[in-house]
Amino acid sequence: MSKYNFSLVERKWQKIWEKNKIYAAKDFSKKPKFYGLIEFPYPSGEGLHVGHVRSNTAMDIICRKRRMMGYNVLYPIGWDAFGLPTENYAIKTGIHPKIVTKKNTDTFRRQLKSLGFSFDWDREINTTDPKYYKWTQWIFLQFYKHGLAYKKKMPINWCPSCKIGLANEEVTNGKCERCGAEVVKKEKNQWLLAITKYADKLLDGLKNVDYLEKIKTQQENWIGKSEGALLKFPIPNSQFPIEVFTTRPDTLFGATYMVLSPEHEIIRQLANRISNLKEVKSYIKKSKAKSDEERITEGKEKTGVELKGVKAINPANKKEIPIFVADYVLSSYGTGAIMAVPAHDERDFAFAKKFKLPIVPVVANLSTSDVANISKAGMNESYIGDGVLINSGQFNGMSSAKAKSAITKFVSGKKQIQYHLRDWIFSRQHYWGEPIPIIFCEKCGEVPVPEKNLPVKLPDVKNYKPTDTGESPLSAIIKWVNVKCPKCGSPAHRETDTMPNWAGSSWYFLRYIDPKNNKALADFKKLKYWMPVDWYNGGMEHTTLHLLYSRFWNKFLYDIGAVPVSEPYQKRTSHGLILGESGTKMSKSRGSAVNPDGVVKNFGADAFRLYEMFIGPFDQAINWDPQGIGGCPRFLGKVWEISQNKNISNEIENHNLEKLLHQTIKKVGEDIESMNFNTAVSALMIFVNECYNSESIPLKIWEGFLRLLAPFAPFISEELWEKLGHKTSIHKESWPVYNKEKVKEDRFELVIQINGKVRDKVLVETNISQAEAGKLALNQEKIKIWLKDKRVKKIIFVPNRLINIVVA
Ligand code: ANZ
Ligand code: ZN
Repeated sequence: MSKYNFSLVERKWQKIWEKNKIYAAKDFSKKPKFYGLIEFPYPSGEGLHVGHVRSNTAMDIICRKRRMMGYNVLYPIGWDAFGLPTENYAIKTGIHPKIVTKKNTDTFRRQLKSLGFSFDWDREINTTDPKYYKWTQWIFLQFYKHGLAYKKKMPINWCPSCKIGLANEEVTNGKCERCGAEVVKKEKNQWLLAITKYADKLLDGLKNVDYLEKIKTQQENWIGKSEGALLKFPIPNSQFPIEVFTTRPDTLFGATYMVLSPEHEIIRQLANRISNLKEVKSYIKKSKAKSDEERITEGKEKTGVELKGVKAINPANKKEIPIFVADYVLSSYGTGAIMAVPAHDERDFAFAKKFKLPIVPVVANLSTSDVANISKAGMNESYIGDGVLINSGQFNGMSSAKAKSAITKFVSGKKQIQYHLRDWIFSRQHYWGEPIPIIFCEKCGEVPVPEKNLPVKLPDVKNYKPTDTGESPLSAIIKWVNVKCPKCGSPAHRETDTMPNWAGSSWYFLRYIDPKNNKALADFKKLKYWMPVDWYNGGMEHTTLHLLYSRFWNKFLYDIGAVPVSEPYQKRTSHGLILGESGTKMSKSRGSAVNPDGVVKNFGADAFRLYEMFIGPFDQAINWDPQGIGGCPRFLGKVWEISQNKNISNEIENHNLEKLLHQTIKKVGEDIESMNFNTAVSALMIFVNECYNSESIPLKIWEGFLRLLAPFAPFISEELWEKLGHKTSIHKESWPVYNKEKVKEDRFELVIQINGKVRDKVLVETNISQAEAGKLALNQEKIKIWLKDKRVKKIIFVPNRLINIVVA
């Protein structure tokens, strides 16, 4: 018997599959289509990560199963190759990012191929290819032409170390997500994409897609739709009232002071009336150094300064109330000013306690009964719920729900819907990104690059270091920057900011459908055939970034008629991360990274794939255990040995194996659909052990098993399929179907209880009668001991479950 030589077999089939293009997707096939998608990798210098292997294998298994089920499957791959690590590496080593990218993608491609993923390699794309980013730029121009891309002076999150502006999402705890440096605020003219205009569409669309519940919830919270009102508070002797956004207009009578964000304009307008202006200004200066995160952190000691010399009027009760500036109010939300209702808002409550401001309850909590109590005893905490109005003049006794619109109307306020979602800062001051296709003309101002002149290619230069002024490195390349205005021919210059690396990934799933098209981002008929993506698996960390961005782009493209469906992804699932042995993130620098090449070399791709599926529940983070992998090659060794040594033929019948096969078909099939890959693999293992213990195996049954194994371990199953004499690939075979009759268990574990306590279990025939079960139970040695000297009063029997002996 020959031992299984996985390297030989894996290399052999990799070549054959590639030559025969057995995983090619066919445009417009008559078969039903299935578009399976994984997040295309960023080709880092570190090479493939074992985490990539986990998610790619999972979708590979699904796609292989779909092919066997008769679908025309598209499972594409490409490179999300713009980005900072490559640029930083290039700056450090002096090697051009283009060359770095080429080297890295070559490594990734080789590694992915070695793992036997059934990608359609003819559709490979690369976001840094000018033929690709021509269309990224084209989409930008469409945004621009529809008023959804605009330039604005913005306080941006600035990383002094990366010298780059960051989106809010790229700042974690006030630190740069990439390098960990403290982020500061900086005013800069930035391009923005008006994603907020799509807030409602992005929310509504979630109703019609099959996303994991936690993904939907995260997106909903991120968009953060709030329904409330805009109310005006007059300032005596001033023409400018303070306008606030509130979700609780019903609490207006309890507004005992107001708070402005430090950035609020009114402070400047009132400056000459503020008697403590110096103190106010110094407070504003201090708060500017803080990130939004820091400012709103719960439980944080509240700070603020009263604007002395000015007051506002509460429009409901006409009382004069003080105005504060405090950094717990953000300039970027609502109107940047609030009415403070300490009795019913936690932050206002903490602030009022500290500054000894009046706390007037105006909503009584009905479930804690005593209304009078709160008003006389004072409050220990704010009550944030709904209830019935008190201390509110003619509105007393009204429910807070009703009072919301009644009070809004009473003070001539207006209903307002507010979103937490912000427009997307789309400028980066970097070299290695898509140039933004806009030209600034001395006469015409902003001029979009004519579509026929796309792509605006990145200039080939030696120096791509960021400038110290915060301008993009492109701004130093005078020959590239200076151009003639496409409209009037006057001297003009190019936009030198580039796009963020979220740009290319916002539409890549469309390009796979028609990767070589140079007339459109993709042919509309092909899009119509393939879209939407049927199943998209990716990381939870992308839920409020890439996943939201790409839904936005697709919806916009749908609205301008460039794509046929408004939701790009029908189904979205997510995987758990693979961590290092110690449970922390794998990192090359800390020496905790596992090299996939080594695993393939030592154990083979099939065993690697199986292990990654077996290692634990797919949706949970898991620690890499180098000891654990050994079981998988042993399992495949057994499969090989059975194929070689057992008597496998058509002449044989084996009722037990046949039954187990049908059960395994059912189990594996269902587990793949629910992404319970670990239990699918263990079902395959149980089946193999059963075969190992059988003298001989019916051919049809062994073939059925190999077809089940094929999506998980494509190499060995292909080799054994060929050895059985088949001339065509196992991956073109059909997925086995189970027989309903044959999956029925014919035995089950009968639970035996005495007075309701479990005392024993026995394996019995399905549908055993009460009489038989009773006889059997009373005859068990353990039970006899329990029943000694006792009298059986009653026997309760639950068919196919348990028998309970009641004794006195
Ligand atoms: C008065 C009030 C009374 C409020 C009350 C709440 C409870 P969401 O749900 O997140 O939309 N707010 C408004 N603008 C703000 C800003 N720029 N910075 C900080 N806080 C701001 O929250 C809306 C509520 O947050 C608003 O309703 C306002 O406080 C506060 F019993 O107004 B509320
Ligand atoms: Zn011009």
